Amino acid sequence: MSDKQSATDFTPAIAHYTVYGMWTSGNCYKVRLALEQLELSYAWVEINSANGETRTPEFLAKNANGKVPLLETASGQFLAESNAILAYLAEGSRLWPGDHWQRAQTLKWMFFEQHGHERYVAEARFIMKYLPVDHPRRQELPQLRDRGYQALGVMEKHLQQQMFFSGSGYGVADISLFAYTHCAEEGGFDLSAYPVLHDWFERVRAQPGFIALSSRATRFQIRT
Ligand SMILES: N[C@@H](CCC(=O)N[C@@H](CS)C(=O)NCC(=O)O)C(=O)O
Repeated sequence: MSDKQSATDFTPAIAHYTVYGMWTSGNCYKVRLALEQLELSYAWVEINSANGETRTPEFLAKNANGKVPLLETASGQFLAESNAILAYLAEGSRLWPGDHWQRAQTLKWMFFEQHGHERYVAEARFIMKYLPVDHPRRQELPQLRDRGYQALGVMEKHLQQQMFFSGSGYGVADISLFAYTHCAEEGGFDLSAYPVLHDWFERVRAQPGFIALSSRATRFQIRT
């Protein structure tokens, strides 16, 4: 799907959820991947923030923070923040640990993703992928990469001891961290010094229902 396709290109037969999102955004990919792996049907509303679609009164009434992803439930409730959406969708499923301590570990990594990872690794990708080569924000790249490499180092160290980030098995903390780590090279990060991270990428890709960031989701039907 190109970024330019309209908001209602995809219509599932019965949608449990509606996701307002941007197809190439890692934060929105987290939600798509979880929905696919949980086999939940959803309608996808593509939002174009460059056209101001996250700042319209209609959108701000749904999410006052003016950001995607935004999940709408069947009863018309709205939930923002990718990791909160992951936790909501995964509760009671195999992607959310039953054990108290493992749940705390999962949350720890999801907070780390937002506070110590996404703001560097995803921002560098955004600047490299979407802003012109002479954009002043390019000056931020050295610092973003410095902090981003620190985050990647923390992940690599964890994975030398553990297979996943969501307690003892695969779960939403893995989805959260996979979203921007696997495409970090688009932000100029060299991942060749992180062999264990690559092994984890492969373990994530081997999970049932996995879809790639660039792939068309299987739970959609294209409306003609
Ligand atoms: N912490 C939020 C970050 C959301 C966010 O930054 N969304 C971006 C896309 S990745 C967005 O909506 N950008 C458009 C805008 O700010 O208008 C989350 O995890 O959902």
